[in-house]
Amino acid sequence: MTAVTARAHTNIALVKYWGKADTELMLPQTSSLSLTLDQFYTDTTVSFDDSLTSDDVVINDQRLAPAASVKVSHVLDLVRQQSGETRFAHVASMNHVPTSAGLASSASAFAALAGAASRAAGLNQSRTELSRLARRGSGSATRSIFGGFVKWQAGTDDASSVAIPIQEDVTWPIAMVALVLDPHHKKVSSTQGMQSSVTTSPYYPAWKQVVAEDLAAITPAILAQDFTTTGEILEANAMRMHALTLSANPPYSYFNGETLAAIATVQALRDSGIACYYTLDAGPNLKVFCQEKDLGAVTTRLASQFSADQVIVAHPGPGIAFL
Ligand code: 2P0
Repeated sequence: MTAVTARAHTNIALVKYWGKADTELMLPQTSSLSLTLDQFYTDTTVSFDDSLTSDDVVINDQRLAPAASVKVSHVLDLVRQQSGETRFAHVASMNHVPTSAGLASSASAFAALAGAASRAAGLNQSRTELSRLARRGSGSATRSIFGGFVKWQAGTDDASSVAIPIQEDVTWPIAMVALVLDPHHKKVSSTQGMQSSVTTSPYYPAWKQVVAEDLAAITPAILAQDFTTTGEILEANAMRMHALTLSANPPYSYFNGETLAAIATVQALRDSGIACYYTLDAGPNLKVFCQEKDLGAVTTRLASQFSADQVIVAHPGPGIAFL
């Protein structure tokens, strides 16, 4: 019984994934692009054991009921199919996300699971193959296999829907500051929210066009370390994703009462000459993109308007590692 431990970091999308084209294969409607972050990661250990009669999944020291571990077992089933492994597995996973950070861990969790399970089953898969496997657990996990700036190429089938590193070793002095406004789980899951946007928002066709244009423009901006262009694109892209929630039927929103106040704070910082831009995922919390030279000014302003323990500074992070 070989135990393998993998560590994967979470990522923040700069051009968002918001819609599935195939819910079984987890093929997205569009490509997306993210930055892997150093502060938030998951360590997952997998070992196959012939004494087990079902998969045994423990997350943050809590054993999951079988109904709650369906997505984990789904990824393990794929590994068993690919490797010929027939045993069930022990999975022990720890999310290293600051307490109550309210940041999604599914990206780091399914990337770490894919890596650990694949190696524990004796597969010697490339990172491209691991990104394909991670995708079957959670869409955003596809990108967390690689470090730095990463594109998830939508593809048209299982083989072609994989992550591609744009720039793994980031020398650009930038930071992503998380502002935590609500640490609780979201009411509308990403999966439900996406499905509702795809099927009911009249703006969905326009979103696909927006993503194509944003990806074409942001990639050279990142490579040229063009902060203003990168920031303008990521902020507009996030708001256009959130427009898909407001324009769904029934409409919904991930914003809370403080989200608009936090957006106004970022705009005020910008008006005062501190260049920074915000993005939001499927929740009310902001992530503020800024340059290292302005990090002190940004964190001081956010901490004074909100509180210091709501502000977490992250930088570009690495791809999957085996411990
Ligand atoms: C993203 N999000 O690109 C987008 C932007 C949230 C907003 O991917 O249903 O956990 O498991 O594929 O990846 C969060 O949703 O969703 C997400 P599933 P996932 O990062």
